[in-house]
Amino acid sequence: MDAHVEFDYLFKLLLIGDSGVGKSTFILSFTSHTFHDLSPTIGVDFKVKYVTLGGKKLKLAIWDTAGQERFRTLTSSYYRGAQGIIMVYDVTRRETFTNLSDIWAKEIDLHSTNQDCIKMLVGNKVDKESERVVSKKEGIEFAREYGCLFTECSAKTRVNVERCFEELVMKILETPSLLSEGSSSLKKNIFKQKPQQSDASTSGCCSW
Ligand SMILES: Nc1nc2c(ncn2[C@@H]2O[C@H](COP(=O)(O)OP(=O)(O)O)[C@@H](O)[C@H]2O)c(=O)[nH]1
Ligand SMILES: [Mg+2]
Repeated sequence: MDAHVEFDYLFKLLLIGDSGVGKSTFILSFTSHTFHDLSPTIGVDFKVKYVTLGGKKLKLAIWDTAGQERFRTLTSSYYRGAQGIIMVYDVTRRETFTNLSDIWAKEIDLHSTNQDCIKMLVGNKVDKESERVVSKKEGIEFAREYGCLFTECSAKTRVNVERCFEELVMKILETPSLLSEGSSSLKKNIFKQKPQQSDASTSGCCSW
């Protein structure tokens, strides 16, 4: 499906969290349905996926860091206009969990431009259950405290990956302020900001 396809809304979703938690893999497992073992320096920048949910045709632009998160230097343009933010940690590395509250949640508060932006906490790599150090209960408590959605998943086995995006998007669709005229201006801005690339759009035309 090409870039001219009709859609009702364009949503900007982005992923944050420490380096190595699986953000890029998570995006690819959602947009291309395969597991990529990525070099840590390679990010996907931005992927597009079309879905139909809640009776609406949606164009999802899913932003990834290009590895700058290692230096904690994501700029505010990365956050600007996002309707959904996915905060990812690795259930086998505790510091990736504590850094979400110590660092990343503060970054969101600082830079996020949509006050009602929906946040989702994601504990990734549950396929490595024997190495788990962060319990599901801790994730639930964090999510309750920060007022965000929560899920645990594996970008490798794809467990819960689609459900995560589906829940996030459904919640955005239920939030009128995220659907208002801002979306049409976003529609222009988002592609102005786009890093130059031709392979950004995943060709898949998928609905759940
Ligand atoms: N076992 C397992 N490995 C994963 C999972 N997700 C990502 N990885 C691996 O973790 C490493 C870092 O992933 P990457 O997507 O580059 O993390 P990013 O720095 O957050 O973008 C890579 O070697 C991935 O193959 C997962 O769910 N399970
Ligand atoms: Mg990455």
